[in-house]
Amino acid sequence: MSHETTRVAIIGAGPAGLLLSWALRDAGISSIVVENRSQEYVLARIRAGVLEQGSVEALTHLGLGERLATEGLVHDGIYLQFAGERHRIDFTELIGRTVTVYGQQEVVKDLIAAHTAANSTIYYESADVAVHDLDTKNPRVSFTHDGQAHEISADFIVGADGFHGVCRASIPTTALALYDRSYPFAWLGILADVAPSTDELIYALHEDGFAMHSMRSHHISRLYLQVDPTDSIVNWSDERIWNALHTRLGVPGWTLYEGTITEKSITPMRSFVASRLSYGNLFLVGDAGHIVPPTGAKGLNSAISDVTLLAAGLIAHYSGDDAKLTGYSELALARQWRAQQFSQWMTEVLHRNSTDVQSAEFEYRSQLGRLDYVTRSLHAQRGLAEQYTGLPF
Ligand code: RFL
Ligand code: PHB
Repeated sequence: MSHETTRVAIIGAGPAGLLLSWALRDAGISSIVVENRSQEYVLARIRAGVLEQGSVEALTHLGLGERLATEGLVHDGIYLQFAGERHRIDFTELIGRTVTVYGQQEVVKDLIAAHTAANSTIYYESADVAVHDLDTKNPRVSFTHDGQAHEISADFIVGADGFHGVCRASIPTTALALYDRSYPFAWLGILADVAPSTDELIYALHEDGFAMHSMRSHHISRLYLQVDPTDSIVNWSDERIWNALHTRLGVPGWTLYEGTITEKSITPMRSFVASRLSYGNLFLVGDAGHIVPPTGAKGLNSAISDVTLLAAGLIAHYSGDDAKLTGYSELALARQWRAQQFSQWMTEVLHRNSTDVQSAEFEYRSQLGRLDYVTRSLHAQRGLAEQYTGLPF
């Protein structure tokens, strides 16, 4: 059995775990990261694409902004499309803020490069990861790595292990409530080798369902279609995907350019919040504590915001002040519920809910009314802009 001691043991090498470990390192606080997948798998996982201004600032502040500054695409707004018309919401003009399109994969790549250069301890491909003695002063993590049993003793354990991780599941059920809802639709997402057909993201409500045009670079497009959650990707040939995208995103005088599809998958949509993000000396960050449907682009940004708050709490703790660490769960959850309601609003206003035909017709027309109101009211647009680019509080 190999035994190690560190200040903070972090479970999960997704963006939340890697960023927390980096922020602690920057402050001279030791940590060890334990991940059950391989580094190649973690690097290849395609997910979020939009960074709020505050997320860009947080990454830049920690010395992770170099490639982000040169390769990130700064967007001043988005397009909302409904009833066959495209409307622009200009964040910069409305509230003086922007978002940056930079794939989560790129954020993870930058973090892994930084950790590799700093010789950080990250155990990839760890099996049987378990956390122990969370409500004592000496919590522990056990796992198997390269066939050898490992144990880490730490002051704190941080669950950055995503929605399906072990940390949240280790909190006694009597001490934890879970608030969640699922949606009767999913997203089919593709990556395509083609220059984006738009300068900014298009979110479209069409009679056939939601569609979105996003991007990863000047040469790679990322597009999404609302599909049934029980649908299978084998039912979606490339031709069927492009046809649906043309139908749902098309407006007169605009061309959607097709390219080779290099990745396609279906993701279910879920809203979920745990009632607490701390238990004894365990803290939860990112998807381990909460999930949003991707429509508001809040998942990765919430993870970065959690990490910023928790890192500040841990740093203050080691300087003798526990107030921030004690207040972490409450503060992060309050912020999370603001992100939840926005993600729920964006999701509900842009997707067709066709489970009950009669109310679906009413709902669709009501959705058009809500979107029409947004495009006519500067107050509503400012609200959307403020929430999409990241609440400054
Ligand atoms: P992650 O990325 O899931 O990382 C958790 C890590 O923990 C590991 N793990 C374990 N390790 C050890 N032991 C165990 N037992 C473990 N169990 C799990 C996993 O292998 C993994 O490496 O969580 P994290 O770090 O909290 O990051 C959260 C984000 O990944 C997520 O919120 C976003 O991707 C959500 N999201 C979006 N967020 C945005 O802010 N903007 C967007 O534009 C956006 N678009 C999206 C999205 C998510 C999507 N999908 C696929 C769910 C678009 C999509 C399609
Ligand atoms: C993406 O580019 O993957 C993306 C962008 C905006 C969203 C969700 C996903 O709301």
